[in-house]
Amino acid sequence: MFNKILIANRGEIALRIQRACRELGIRTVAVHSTADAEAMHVKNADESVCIGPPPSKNSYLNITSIMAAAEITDTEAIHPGYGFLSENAEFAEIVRASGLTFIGPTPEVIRMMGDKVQARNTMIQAGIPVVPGSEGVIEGEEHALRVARSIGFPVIIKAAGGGGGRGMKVVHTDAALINAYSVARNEARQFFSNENVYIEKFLEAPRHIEIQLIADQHGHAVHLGERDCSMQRRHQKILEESPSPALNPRARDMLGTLAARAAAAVGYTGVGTMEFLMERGQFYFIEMNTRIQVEHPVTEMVTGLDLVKQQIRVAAGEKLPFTQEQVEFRGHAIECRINAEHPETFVPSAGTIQDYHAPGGNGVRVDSAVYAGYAIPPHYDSMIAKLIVHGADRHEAIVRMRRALDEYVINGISTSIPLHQRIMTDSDFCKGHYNLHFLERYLKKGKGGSK
Ligand code: MV4
Repeated sequence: MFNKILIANRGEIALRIQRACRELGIRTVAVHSTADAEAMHVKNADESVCIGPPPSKNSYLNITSIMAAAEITDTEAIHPGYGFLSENAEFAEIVRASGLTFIGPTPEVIRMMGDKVQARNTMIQAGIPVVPGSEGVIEGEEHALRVARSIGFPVIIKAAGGGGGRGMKVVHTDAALINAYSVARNEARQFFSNENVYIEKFLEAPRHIEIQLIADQHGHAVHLGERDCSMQRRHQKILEESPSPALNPRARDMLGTLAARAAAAVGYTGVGTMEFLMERGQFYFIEMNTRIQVEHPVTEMVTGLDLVKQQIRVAAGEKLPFTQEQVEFRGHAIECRINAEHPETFVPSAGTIQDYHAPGGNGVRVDSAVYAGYAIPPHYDSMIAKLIVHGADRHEAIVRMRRALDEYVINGISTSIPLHQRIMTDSDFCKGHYNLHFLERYLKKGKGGSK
């Protein structure tokens, strides 16, 4: 096992990783920008190194500074968290070439999954269902038309170098396709330095369901069930839950087993997530995330496992200490992402937190790095806390979430707590009836009605 890990991240996930390290007897190195000198992840670390000015590109994305911090602190491994450099194959390669361990899959696997066309082809090879679409990169207008006519409109054009919703175009007609194809290529070249695009059938009202995986370096891969991430706005997840109200245990077992088999086949190591769209009972792979995700706690709550500790152990070369058959799913978990933003306009609301009181009690977990008196820097993501609850069933989880949201006191800034309170009492949500488009409609209606 490692003696010392550098955490190349900030906020709640840096704290989350420190907690795992402390339980494993590993010393931690925090890195931080000048804007984060007073941040919790710095206070809670064994050592800390300032790596640059506030903008991420000069600090948390500054590979040279981070490697220098690793060097001077005698670090053995680097944990990238989520966001920032977590899915940067070049960074993973530099870490490996420096004789350190990157806590994640190999640079080769990160690179392959980062190319969404390659990821799609790899999954087809592994027997995973994908959305009907082009066999590879679209080679020209003629090709685009041929694919679209054969699968039928509407179709969606996606950038091979994109992902997470960036660089996508939905088209309904031949004429729109020709135009969107050239615009998509130009944008892809600009944003991802890769003009390759591919085409899929556009699914109109799917749910977003993802499978959590963990694999060791000895060929063992297991799945830890699914998370339903359909409650989103503009590709930002608002809340996540497990199990999905739309999945039965048999479907979970089938999809999970298929995903774990595919992960083992591609030599996947570490934690990872396969994202699927679900429509009319069918599942379609869209992307794989090669990092620990924001919403990992809901899986921890229903499986009783510590995903970050297991992630570090497999990175150190240990075998997975459990088999698929030993993984048990208990009860229901929901996570609400608490953002520093206006609950109706979603405009970020930086500022200083005056009073802070986190909820507690049975089945309640808060992952956060803020405190009373903390000034939220304007340079980073607006998520300031994750409130996660566990209950014996979905109803108990919802009631517990309402209770915990009511207990939560955060004064001095606006937060998304009121939005979550509305969702938790919405009759459609309570019945489990929602898909990717729930929030846009809900917010348009001004809601309060349709109870
Ligand atoms: C789609 C889709 C419908 N049909 N692909 C957006 C994020 C990226 N991971 C893929 N995305 C979508 N791909 C087909 N063929 C709808 C979306 C989509 C979406 C997916 C996941 C989570 C939120 C979303 C919000 C809008 C659209």
